Amino acid sequence: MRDDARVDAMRETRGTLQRQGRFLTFEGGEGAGKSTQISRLKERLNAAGIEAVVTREPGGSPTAETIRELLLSGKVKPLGAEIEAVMFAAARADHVDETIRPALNAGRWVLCDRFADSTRVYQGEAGVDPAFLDRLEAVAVGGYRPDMTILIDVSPEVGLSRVAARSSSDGTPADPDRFETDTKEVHMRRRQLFLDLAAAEPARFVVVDGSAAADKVADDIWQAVCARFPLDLGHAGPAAPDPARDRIGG
Ligand code: Z5A
Repeated sequence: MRDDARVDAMRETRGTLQRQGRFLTFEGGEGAGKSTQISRLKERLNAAGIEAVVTREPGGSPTAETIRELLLSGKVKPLGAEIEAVMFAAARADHVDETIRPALNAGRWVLCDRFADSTRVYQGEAGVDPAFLDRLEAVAVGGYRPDMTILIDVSPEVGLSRVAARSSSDGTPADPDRFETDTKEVHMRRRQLFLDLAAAEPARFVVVDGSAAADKVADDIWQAVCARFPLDLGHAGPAAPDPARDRIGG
């Protein structure tokens, strides 16, 4: 079978059938606040009567979590950025099959911490050919492209200082992972690449200033989500109560 025909066949298998839930991805540099905001949004969606599944990349399914350990340990790095891209795509294919597609087809929303845009930025910045990344994405993702991508934009200084503060305050190992050891220039180029992707696809992306206080970022995201999906959330509206904030009396 020709390469093109093989990719088309795999894309067909991964397919777009039955999809009912909404697929939201969160992107940004390290320490941007993606995990924090995913959990805030999940609480607001639940309060609006919408069931949401939280997942992450690399990972999100047992096989993909095994691949995550390899990738973040740095053991794959000596094989080169192309092979890392292949492994991120392999993890993504399993994640789509095992977690994302079943949730969407069951009508749940999926909130995913990083997805294919991270490959474009991280492995793209490392020099992997964009056409090669396109083909990997087609195979791994099929029709399961995000309905909305929330780019939480912070400077590398802010993001990395948060990661360092988290490590020292919660006792997590201070050893940086494979990607946190990159130079400041690399982090800055990645930030710009994320912004470029957002500018190229304004219908999918919303860019949120992640340097603001977490409550303000959560409000901005909620407003953007309500504006993007008025039929799903019209009854809840942007001013829906935030259970997390109510609990702490804020
Ligand atoms: N990677 C890749 O190369 N190619 C790919 O295709 C994919 C990934 C999918 C995965 O790392 C790595 O894999 C990643 C890219 C690469 N590079 N790195 N490093 P990960 O999953 O381990 O880590 P991460 O995705 O970068 O997440 P993170 O560092 O945990 O950051 P975050 O989720 O965006 O932030 P957070 O955990 O919500 O917040 C960080 C801290 O800041 C925490 O203590 C919060 O309480 C605090 N925080 C959050 N928001 C605020 C605000 N607004 N103000 C003040 N403090 C805040």
